[in-house]
Amino acid sequence: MKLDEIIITEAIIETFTKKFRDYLSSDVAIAGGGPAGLCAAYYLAKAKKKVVLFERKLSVGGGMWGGGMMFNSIVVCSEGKKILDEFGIRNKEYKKGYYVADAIEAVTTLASKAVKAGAQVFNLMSVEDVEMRKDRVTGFVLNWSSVELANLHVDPMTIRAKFLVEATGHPCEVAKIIQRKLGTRLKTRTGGIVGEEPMWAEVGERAIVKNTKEFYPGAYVAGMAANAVFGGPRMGPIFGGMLLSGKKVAQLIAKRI
Ligand code: 48F
Repeated sequence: MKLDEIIITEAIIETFTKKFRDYLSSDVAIAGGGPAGLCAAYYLAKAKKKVVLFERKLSVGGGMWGGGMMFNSIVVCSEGKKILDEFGIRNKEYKKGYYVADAIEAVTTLASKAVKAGAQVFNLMSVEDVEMRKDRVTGFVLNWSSVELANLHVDPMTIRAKFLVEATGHPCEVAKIIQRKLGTRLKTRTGGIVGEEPMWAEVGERAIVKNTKEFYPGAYVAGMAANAVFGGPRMGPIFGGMLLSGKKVAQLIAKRI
């Protein structure tokens, strides 16, 4: 069979442009493709919501690939195990209440199920700002991660959604942008980002689900960013809280659309 490089190029440009154009307006836009963002994308797509996720890096998966200290196994508690089972991610009980799964199977399955359920993922794009209308955030301002990394002066572009999800992990970048630009008006006890506390797995796992909620009109927080924004300990390589948080944010938002 004859192959023409120009047709290959056209195929990529045309399909990508159509895909991006289709998601200029969505029900939900998620910043960050770690376990929390991927899980949220999956449950929102399953609930028939139009959902798009933007990930800065080449690959989604965030901090899940590396398990604990690059030992690529992850641990979840009994509640987290239910979500692993829903996704079909194999896991074994190590000791009562501690379930272990392979980090690579976990990431690849979360990503595959989210995409096949209908979530659209754009990698290599970074959220650098938010769009605002009156007292509500209404969209993400995006740029290519390569532009950001090279520190080039190139203006970004905007997408719009009914709800935004901050799932950027420990740095809670979207919340920081909102705080910096809009002052201390977040729905936290201080009005600003409360901050992440030192390691305490048991308390952190509980807190992350409680802290998964709207932190500014139009913007919800999920995953490790929830404990950073509302205050709560980190929990290290135990990932059930991330999955439960992703599911909870999807349920909260789905009810409002
Ligand atoms: O860090 P990450 O995995 O966050 P998570 O889903 O899970 C946290 C755990 O991995 C781990 C933990 C477990 O106890 O504490 O840390 O809450 O995934 C966040 C993703 O967001 C991307 C980043 O590259 C990563 O893949 N990200 C961060 N900032 C931006 C972003 C941004 N401004 N725009 C787009 N993507």
